[in-house]
Amino acid sequence: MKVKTIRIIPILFVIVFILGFCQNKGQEQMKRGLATGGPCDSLATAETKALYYNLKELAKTEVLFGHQDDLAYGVKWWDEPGRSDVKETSGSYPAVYGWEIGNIAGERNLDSVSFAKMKEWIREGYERGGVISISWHEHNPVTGGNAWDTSGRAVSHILQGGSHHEQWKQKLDLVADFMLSLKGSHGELIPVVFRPYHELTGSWFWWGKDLCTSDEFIELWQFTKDYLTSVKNVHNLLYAYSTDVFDSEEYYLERYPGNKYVDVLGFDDYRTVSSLESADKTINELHLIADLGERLNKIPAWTETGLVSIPVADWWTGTILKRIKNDSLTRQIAWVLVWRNARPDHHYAPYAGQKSAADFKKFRDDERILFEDELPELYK
Ligand code: BMA
Repeated sequence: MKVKTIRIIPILFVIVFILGFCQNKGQEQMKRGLATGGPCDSLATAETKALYYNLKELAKTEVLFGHQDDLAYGVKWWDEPGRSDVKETSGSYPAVYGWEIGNIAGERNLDSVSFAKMKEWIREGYERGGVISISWHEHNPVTGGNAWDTSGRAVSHILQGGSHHEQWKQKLDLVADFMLSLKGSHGELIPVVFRPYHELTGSWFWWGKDLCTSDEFIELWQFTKDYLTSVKNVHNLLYAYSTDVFDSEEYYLERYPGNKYVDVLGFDDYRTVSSLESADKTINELHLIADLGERLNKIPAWTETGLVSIPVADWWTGTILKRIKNDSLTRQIAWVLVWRNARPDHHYAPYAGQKSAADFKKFRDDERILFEDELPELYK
């Protein structure tokens, strides 16, 4: 008996130590910054604050539907005033408009959308009451290649003291100019959910997991927010942190820049929505994000998803809606956004006559899902 006890004591000691270590690590990740009640930019404009509180409140009962580049083009059309594949199939514009500012130094973004036109479309969507979200597939700042060029350890070179820091600041200056040029009809700045350095847990973009350390990533994020707010006086942004697929809180938070730097807890997941078998993986993500949102006092969101060219006729109700409505936690996300309708072989929302169009209408009619024409006032 005694011999056994003597053997067990060190084993118990090791277990307690490991558990303590894991718990501390989690707490440390969450504590990078104090939890705040409002947006992480304490000087956020009144409309930006209103958007933050309204999205947080609305998420308890509704899920907004979003689409990338919705007003700029669709399958087989480009830049036609008023058009939207989502509107043509559902009867309403989406509630969330995703836009993209990669190639911010140019006249057009990386997908050839004119920045001048984008500003008009952003204003149009905002004036109708929609939410604006902006991602940033910026070119590799060291090699000049595109966002998928992972050579050059770019993050390390754009941090303070790095060889390309000044150049990166110039890019941020352009981002600031763009954000500050977005104005509503009363001259107010249009609030934007800014979603830089997304899918950071993958390694396909130059800011990805294998291309920089956690500390470097966190420093880049913190510098970006501090520079935009304190140096450039940009106060119309909510900051969205978006990982790729994840299966635990620890993995999700590994590069979390802190509560003072994030408003929206997002994730991009295209992978688990392509088969019915992976429902439990999506549901697990939705559970984790809702639970974290509650504890960290942040807005949980499904920042990107989609099934390319939607070959499954009932994908909207059979896959997406079913998972979102699985239980009281899964339905806590503020929005779900599908990617762009670029071509017949690269689109994520239906267009008139597309195989899933009828089911998309059913999805739109669900009481949990909100399109633009059902939105309450979000900016007051
Ligand atoms: C990707 C694809 C690319 C596009 C990029 C940025 O998912 O749609 O064609 O350039 O997003 O919008």
